[in-house]
Amino acid sequence: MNFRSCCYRCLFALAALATAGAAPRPNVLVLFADDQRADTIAALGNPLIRTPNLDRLVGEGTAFTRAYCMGSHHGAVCVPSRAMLLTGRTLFRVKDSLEGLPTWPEAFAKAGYTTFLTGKWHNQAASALRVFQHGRSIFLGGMGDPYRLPLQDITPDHTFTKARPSGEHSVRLFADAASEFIRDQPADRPFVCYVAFNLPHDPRVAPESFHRRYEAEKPPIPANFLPQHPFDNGALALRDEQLAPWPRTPDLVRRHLADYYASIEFLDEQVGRILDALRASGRADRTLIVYAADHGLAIGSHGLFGKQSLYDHSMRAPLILAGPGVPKGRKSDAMCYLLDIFPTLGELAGVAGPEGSEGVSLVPALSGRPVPGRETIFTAYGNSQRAVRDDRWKLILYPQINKSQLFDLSADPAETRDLAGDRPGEVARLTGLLEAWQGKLGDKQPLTIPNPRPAEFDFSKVKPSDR
Ligand SMILES: [Ca+2]
Repeated sequence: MNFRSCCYRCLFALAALATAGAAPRPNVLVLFADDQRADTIAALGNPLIRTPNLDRLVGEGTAFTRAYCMGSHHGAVCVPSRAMLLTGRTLFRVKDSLEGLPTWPEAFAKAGYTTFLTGKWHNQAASALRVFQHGRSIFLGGMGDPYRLPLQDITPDHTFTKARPSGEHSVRLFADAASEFIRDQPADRPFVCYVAFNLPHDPRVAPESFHRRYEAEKPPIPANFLPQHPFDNGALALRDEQLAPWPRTPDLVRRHLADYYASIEFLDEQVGRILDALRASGRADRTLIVYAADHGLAIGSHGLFGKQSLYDHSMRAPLILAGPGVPKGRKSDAMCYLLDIFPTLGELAGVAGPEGSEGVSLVPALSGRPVPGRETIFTAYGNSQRAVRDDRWKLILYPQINKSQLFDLSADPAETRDLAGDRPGEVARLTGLLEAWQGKLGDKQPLTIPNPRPAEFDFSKVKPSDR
């Protein structure tokens, strides 16, 4: 934000306080899904899924169609994704815990906001108590039966206490908690309400009626379906890949997709309940709303099931922004990271970021202007995958097997035709871009190694479930 607009905001804030006593700054509602692919919202081009509440939000705001998670150090991609979101830091400058890292919710609290957490917390319990002032129905674990999750509330003296078991689906409880928080907030104080759902993450359990809706007509297999991944990407023996046996079959993938879509439709219903509560509170026109997910998921694409790859299905996520200052009914193809969300909210709300935040504000993109530093997108997974994309091309390198893939995303968005052998010039150019990102981010991973391991993966070595 420039100096003049900052001064203008401050003056406006003071004037508003002095005259009307109304909240001078917009409220912030962050709705954050878990493992939701970018291509699972009806209004954004998927005719097979029903997401009426997200569709309405798309109509009321701007949808970013090229929003990415920057990647992960390990298989639990959720963890660094959330650490990046909350700190605005890039991948190599976050840890699994937020200990010692200043966060955006704390910056909003310093600016006079009341901050509230409900839902999945994946960055260690002590950090949650530091990052948020208030909280209800918080899940501090990884995953489990959503009807029996041990949930915690934050007490007035700022410790955790076990929430009373209710037998309700956890996502419904998160929506209840968020709705009640919004309802109870005084009009003269702005809030940040952060809702981290644990869907559509497996076990992908929604109320039975939602599963029935996709049973008769299961979604088709994706365009990039494969029975197994064609080479060892360094993440094939992980838990997420063992959710289904190899070779993957079309029938099995369609069954998993049906559960996935059912979970998303149920999640959409709960999002609708929160948005209804916001509208009923009379504060909808003064509230910035974000809907996003921590990353995507393969669920049959490229023979994979998890999110431990750099294909678009796994690193791209939905991102919808709505509220004061955000154009309605627009789509933006500006490239960005999820770690840019809070810097954007910070600019729109006039809140300065915490120390160490590296994300950039997407406010220029709202009026179609370029976002500095986002001409290309870099992604990383462990020591086994690195990728970079520009407007048209995407290069993925696999350093442990010295392999590269090149995709023309404009002609082949499903990443099915590897052109690395045909286009050495593009591979060299993109490798240069990738190295520049590595230098900027502090990523020390060599892009080739002297003694690569064999590229073939022995699928008989792992014992997947037969779910
Ligand atoms: Ca996740």
